[in-house]
Amino acid sequence: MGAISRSLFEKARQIIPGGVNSPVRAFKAVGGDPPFFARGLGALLWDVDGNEYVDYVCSWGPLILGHAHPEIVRVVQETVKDGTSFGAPNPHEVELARLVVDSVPGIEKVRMVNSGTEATLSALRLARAFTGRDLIVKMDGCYHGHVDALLVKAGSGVVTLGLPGTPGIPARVVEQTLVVPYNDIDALAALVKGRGREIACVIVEPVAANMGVVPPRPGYLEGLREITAKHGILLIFDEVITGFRLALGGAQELYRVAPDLTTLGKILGGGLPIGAYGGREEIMDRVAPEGDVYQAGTLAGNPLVMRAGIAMLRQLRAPGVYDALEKTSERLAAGLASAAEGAGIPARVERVGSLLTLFFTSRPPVDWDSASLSDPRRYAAYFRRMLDRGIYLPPSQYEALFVSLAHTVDQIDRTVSTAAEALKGMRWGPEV
Ligand code: KE4
Repeated sequence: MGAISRSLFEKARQIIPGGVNSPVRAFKAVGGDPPFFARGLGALLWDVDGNEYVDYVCSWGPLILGHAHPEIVRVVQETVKDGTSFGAPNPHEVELARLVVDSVPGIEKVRMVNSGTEATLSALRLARAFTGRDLIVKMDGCYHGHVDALLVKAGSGVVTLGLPGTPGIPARVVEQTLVVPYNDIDALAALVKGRGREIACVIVEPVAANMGVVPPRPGYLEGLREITAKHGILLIFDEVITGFRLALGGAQELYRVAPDLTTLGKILGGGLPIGAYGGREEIMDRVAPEGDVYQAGTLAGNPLVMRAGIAMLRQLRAPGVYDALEKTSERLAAGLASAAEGAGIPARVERVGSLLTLFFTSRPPVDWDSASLSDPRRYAAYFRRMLDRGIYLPPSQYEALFVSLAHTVDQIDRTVSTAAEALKGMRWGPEV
């Protein structure tokens, strides 16, 4: 940790809660203080003390092209000269909406907002209005932004009433949120058998990426689709992370399962703040002013982020993009797995496309209970040893590692050799 970062962090903590504008950035899960970053280019980041890192956070997913992609920079510079926001219709929001509708199988109409959280909270309200039902179902270990109704922790037992996941959320707000384990279709079936008629929606990350990356079991997503359709429950895929990352059409394209509503964010904004929710026309037409479900936003659809998003999606429509991401991501995953094996440390790599996690457990993570058996202390030690060697990983065992199109084979190979070195020094006792 360099001297300038250290002094900035001291100043920041006096005037910003925890010194950061989003909790995970404070390194609480991995220890030590965070570097302050000055510049990014491609797959690289430089901190204010001049240290260089290969970046696998990529701003938590948006930067699938890498930092400061020339086309994004060009478009933003060009647009800002004509003004950043009008609070009124502009042609770019029509063009980006068209690109979204043409790319994402389950979306016939889409509304832009300013964050993933806004997207999921809007989708929940719409689902409740459309179905006339109040109950929401989410999966334990999935994260959908800091929406009151979704910041719940599961109680003990397979199906539990949501418990407030943080102070400030009244119990009555989360009493209408039911929590079932991810990847457990029987638990959902049992819940729906009893209370199906009260449930407005099931919201799920089609590939869980907020407990580390946990892929859906074969048939799981199809099972969710079948059960919800049968009981008039809306299925919401939260594709804030997976959207435009796993395929141009996200997880719903990759797994060929179309939800009723989809939430988006991150990549869609080309690195600028964005969220979106969309779905079948008959549902989306309930949104004001077409319909009676209110939702609004001062900067929603502003030309600056719209044009950045258009530039982003145009880049991602180029042939071979996802094959290239698959190749470098598989190379990294295989390399990390062999590095852990070579060091004699129990670990497994879970990967879907350019999302992956090295779990410090030998048991395959299939849900929160199994993923949380991973050893966060080992992850913290690994994280710090990699950071000291110029590799910037997600500062938590329960986050995803993001590979971008800017990561070169050399950078991937350097990451693997660094991991082998870092892990070798970490011989520890028996698996926890
Ligand atoms: P935002 O409100 O942060 O734009 O999006 C919320 C959100 C919604 N849905 C999913 C599946 C998400 O992963 C997120 C936010 N992701 C976290 C990282 N796991 C953002 C990083 C942070 O909170 O600082």
